[in-house]
Amino acid sequence: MIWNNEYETMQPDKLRAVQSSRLCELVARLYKNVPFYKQKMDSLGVKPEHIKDIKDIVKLPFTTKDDMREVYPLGHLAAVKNEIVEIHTSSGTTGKPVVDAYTQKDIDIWSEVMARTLAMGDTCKNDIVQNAYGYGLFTGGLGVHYGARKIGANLIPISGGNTKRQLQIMQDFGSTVLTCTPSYSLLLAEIGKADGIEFSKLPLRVGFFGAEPWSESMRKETEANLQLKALDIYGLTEIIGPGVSSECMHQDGLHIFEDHFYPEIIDPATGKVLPDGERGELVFTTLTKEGTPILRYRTRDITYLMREQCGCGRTQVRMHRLLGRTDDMLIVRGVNVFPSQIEEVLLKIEDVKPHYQILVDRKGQLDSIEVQIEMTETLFSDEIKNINANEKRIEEALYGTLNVHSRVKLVEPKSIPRSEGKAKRVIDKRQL
Ligand code: DLL
Repeated sequence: MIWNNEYETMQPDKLRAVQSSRLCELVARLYKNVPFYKQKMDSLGVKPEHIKDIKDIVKLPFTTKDDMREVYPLGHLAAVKNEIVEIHTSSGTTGKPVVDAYTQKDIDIWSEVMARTLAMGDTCKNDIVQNAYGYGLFTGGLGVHYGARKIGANLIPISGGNTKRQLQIMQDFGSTVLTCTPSYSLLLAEIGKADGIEFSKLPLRVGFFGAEPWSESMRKETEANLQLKALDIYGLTEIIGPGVSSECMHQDGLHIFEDHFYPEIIDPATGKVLPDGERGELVFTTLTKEGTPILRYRTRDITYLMREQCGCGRTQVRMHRLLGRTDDMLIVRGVNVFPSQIEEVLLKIEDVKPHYQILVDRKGQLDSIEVQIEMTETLFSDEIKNINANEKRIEEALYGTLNVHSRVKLVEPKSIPRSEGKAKRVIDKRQL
């Protein structure tokens, strides 16, 4: 089901015209109202009158996470303070949090793009949406909330955590739609299975999973465990929260709501814009936001754009599921390694379940990787030599893809911490 036929199936020429006029209006407003953006544009010698078409976007300055931290908390505010009706922030685990301040119009846009997202999985008034993303400053909970309310579905705002209660509510109310992080969906399946729940007998039909990296193999695992169709949803606090892009039932890339969020892919080293199909860093400009709009934000997320028509009929450009981040790439003996590659390899090996952690350390100038994987019953063995043989087998499989050696350590069942929100897959001892 397409929520907004007018925009989601708009012909490219018409969409470019909409984007162009929205960009011109945005740049004029930012130049006038936000000294932070005026200074950035002045330093490049760009004036609002130089921006006449969406193609002129390349003349504008990039915004980085460091910029966002510099203006913390509200140095990037483009609206009058009393027009702000809600704020959200990122978790700030790696420094000062970034702030998104919403006007009522921003909340309306957020509701719209989240309604589009949920409609990608045919969510309608008859659905019961169990929203297990965390409510609070994190954007996941309230983003889904606004979208489900706009659709008029029956919303269960249960938030994250309390797994037994989640499973009880799921059975008692017959939830048809589940929204949570992919790692939490695994925990729900694991505990549910141990409690004897037969997911095939429940009405669960579709899940919207995102906010953290996950692989195609993990999707298959989740779909088999929970007996639903698992869709990938993407977003970030700086842009609006969830509702930036989402997969449809064809599960072939995430449709970007590009009438609101204009995407570019750049070479992270040079800043040069790359053609469609080439992988690089994803950059977004918020074309319609009022509170805290952002120009050419460098997300650090790596993907590529897909412009071929999708079978669902939507015309807006798609992004491939994320391939990694510019800042999670490990350089091991000169070879670039992404944690997402490791997960993809592990989950293709029979008997390996998605409970693993990657430990990164540095000896001298070189990074080393140890992958700790929980043993399943089949891998579990009292014989040390069997464990060693299994570790070797997995090390070889990893080497085949990564082209660099990593150490594998099989650890006891249930010893890797489970996650109710974003999982911590990589422990980087280099920064400790
Ligand atoms: O995670 C917003 C969100 C909430 C998205 C619920 C989807 C569902 P932040 O906490 O600001 O916002 O984190 C944003 O998370 O730059 C990506 O690196 C990562 N991320 C988000 N969605 C995906 C995804 C929310 N589908 C950062 N796949 C982004 C991989 C994702 N990584």
